[in-house]
Amino acid sequence: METIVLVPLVQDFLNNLLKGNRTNCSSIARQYLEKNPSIKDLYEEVFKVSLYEVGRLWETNQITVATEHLATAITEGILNELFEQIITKNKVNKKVVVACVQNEQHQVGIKMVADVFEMKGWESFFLGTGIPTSELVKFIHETKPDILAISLSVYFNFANLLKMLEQLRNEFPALQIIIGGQAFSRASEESLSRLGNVVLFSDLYLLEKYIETINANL
Ligand code: B12
Repeated sequence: METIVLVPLVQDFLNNLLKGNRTNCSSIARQYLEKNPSIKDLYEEVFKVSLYEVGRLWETNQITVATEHLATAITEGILNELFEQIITKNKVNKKVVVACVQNEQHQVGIKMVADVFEMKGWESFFLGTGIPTSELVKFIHETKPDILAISLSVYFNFANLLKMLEQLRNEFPALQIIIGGQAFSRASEESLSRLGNVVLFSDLYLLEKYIETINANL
């Protein structure tokens, strides 16, 4: 079986996630921020790496579904705890609506995306999973965002994404749509070309650069 070597702090965080020890996980996250006060790095280097490893352990039957749910719930809880540290007073008067593709149940990555926008002074509306496209359309009419950010984790939802994009383009031809999520690492060039005019991101670092470019031109 494949062995993954993680840096000690990440291994410690992961072990505590698997044990369901939220208090320790929370204090490890804070210790990390004392050494490196970058929430984005914490998300990418600690939370994402740990959850990907949780996924691998789950896929190879080394942990149960219950343990995987516990690990995800603890991580989401810590994202919420850190929210106060994320919000900035330097607002840029821009709005982003952040949602998942219909039928997609993975919401941790897209929650991080909402947080990066908040850190950059944007107002974010995080809708999470389970939002029917018709309701999303209504919400966009109400909020009039500058950007819509969509996440797709499981490749079998790709057809739903295409359908969703078609509906959204009919309603909002000028709306800037950005997308991301691990489903795209499995997508062929041909599938990607069917997405049309969207901007695709693999991680929070590239997203941050993109937002900074927009902010610099305001
Ligand atoms: C937790 C989890 C679940 C939970 C989710 C709960 C929740 N509240 O989110 C539950 C139990 C619901 C779940 C269900 C399933 N899951 Co699951 N799950 C996971 C797990 C362990 C962690 C997901 C996670 O949070 N990752 C951490 C985040 C931070 O990473 P991320 O999503 O990639 O996001 C990053 C980037 O992609 C990017 N990003 C993401 N979206 C966007 C959007 C934009 C706009 C931008 C800019 C960037 C961006 O930003 C983030 C930071 O870099 C993963 C393992 C893994 N490798 O991730 C499997 C995994 C995603 N699941 C998988 C599968 C197969 C399933 C199920 C089909 C299982 C089943 N048989 O029922 C169902 C699918 C249900 C559905 N319809 O969606 C597979 C997906 C394979 C694939 N790509 O097709 C994975 C990879 C596990 C595996 N190794 O097989 N799962």
